[in-house]
Amino acid sequence: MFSGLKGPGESQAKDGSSLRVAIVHARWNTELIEPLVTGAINRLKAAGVHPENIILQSVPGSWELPIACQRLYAGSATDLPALVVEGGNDQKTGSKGDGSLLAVAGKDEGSKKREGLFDAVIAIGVLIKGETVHFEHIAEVTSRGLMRVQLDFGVPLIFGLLTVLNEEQGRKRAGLTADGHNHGEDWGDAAVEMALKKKQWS
Ligand code: DLZ
Repeated sequence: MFSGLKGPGESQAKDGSSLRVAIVHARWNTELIEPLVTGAINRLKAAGVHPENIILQSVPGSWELPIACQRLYAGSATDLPALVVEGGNDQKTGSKGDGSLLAVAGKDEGSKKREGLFDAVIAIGVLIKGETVHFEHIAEVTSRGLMRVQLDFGVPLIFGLLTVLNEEQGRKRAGLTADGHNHGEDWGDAAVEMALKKKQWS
């Protein structure tokens, strides 16, 4: 039943075909953000979440993640960009390959009217420690803010905030090194599992 010292064990993300999931990501440290977002999207799609039900939003930095997630649950925006669908079933992640990850946000293509709440939101950011205590401040309040939004709205908010001491640690956790693992994949699985469990528990 349980396996591995670290990690969530075998995925319990079974059938996500009924789910609507938002991914909100910071644009700081985009080189690391991009594979993390892509990893999450890949796992959502593997669980059957329809691309048009994967909504992408970006914010400048991790500090902005809590307000963005809160507005997604509580706001009244009706025209949020979904995953871009290009060339039939060849679903793209929205990456333009030029560092402007999810440049899709704010464009019309793939937009879909929002209907009700999301079943889960994944908040993704990468904080890399610098020379000052700035990192500690942002990490602390962003984490608290995300938990607060999750409990206030009673909807799973997956914690995709990496707080790393250096870029190399980030690269490992974004699956960019030989011994690394893409944590975004775990976040995608967690979103599906928790969204389904939340429906059961409601
Ligand atoms: C300012 C800042 C710094 C120094 N470092 C990061 C970082 O490593 N990761 C991140 O996501 N954001 C960083 N930011 C930006 C803040 O999160 C925020 O966007 C700005 O302070 C504007 O509110």
